[in-house]
Amino acid sequence: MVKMDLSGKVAVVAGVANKYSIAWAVARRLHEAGAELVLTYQNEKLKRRVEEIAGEVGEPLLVECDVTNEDAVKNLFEKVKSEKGQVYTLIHSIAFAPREELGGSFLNTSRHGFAQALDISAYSLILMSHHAVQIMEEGGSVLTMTYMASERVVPGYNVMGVAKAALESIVRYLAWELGEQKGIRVNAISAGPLNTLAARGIKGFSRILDVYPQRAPLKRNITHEEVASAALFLVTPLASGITGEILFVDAGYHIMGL
Ligand code: 0WD
Repeated sequence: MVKMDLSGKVAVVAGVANKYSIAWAVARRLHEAGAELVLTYQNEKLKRRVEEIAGEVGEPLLVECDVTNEDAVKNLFEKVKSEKGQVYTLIHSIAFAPREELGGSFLNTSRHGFAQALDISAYSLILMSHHAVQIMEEGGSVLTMTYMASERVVPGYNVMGVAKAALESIVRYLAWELGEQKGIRVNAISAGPLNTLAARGIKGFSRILDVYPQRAPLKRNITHEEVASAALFLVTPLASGITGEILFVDAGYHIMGL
């Protein structure tokens, strides 16, 4: 029987900012399933926060990696190769847009804000995958986090909706190329709203949290753990036939018309 057992498998999890990060919930679930973790953090400022909680998931390798720095990404996977050999899964849980772009008029989106949001939230998946797959073992997969504002208008989400649309397209192109070349699967989870650092930067986020329990079929918001469980499923052989997929973990919200 195919099991959700990741014993001896190396998982690189990018995007832990604090204990509320989706990446942290995923890291804990992968650890429970036996995975050996590599956690990346954006900068020195976040290092201490990640170090404080890292003990809860064994003895993960901690590596600084700002995805706007190409050398940092290359060095990350060189380090993973020298210390761990191979990688089984890459979890990409990173997004950023300047605060002034996340609210107000979409017409005021700046060229700089657009470039930064697309670079950090979408291009970084290509860059990280480029290096990861060179040391990815058979059965490996890549997983990223997206949001429904990629295809519907969520006021305030603005340029980040455009970045998520790009990210989802990247998932499909990577799935096509890596599936054909190396049998690697690439998927995304489209999560419902969760109270995290990144989410709090979006103007009107508390309204989004209020709307889901009213409209979603399950009449509630989702939990970090539900996203983590879906992530575990997607990276194990239980999901061996699934690639290029955007899996909604949103209490069913996205199916509703009214
Ligand atoms: O409701 C939510 N929270 C949802 C989040 C619903 C659906 C999707 N998502 C997505 C986000 O868009 C993101 O892609 O999940 C992913 C993880 O976001 P999160 O867990 O909600 O937020 P957070 O804990 O803030 O993690 C995102 C982190 C950054 O945090 P801050 O808030 O410090 O910018 O992405 C990292 C950083 O740690 N990050 C970077 N990492 C490396 N290099 C960079 C960078 N340049 N910029 C941001």
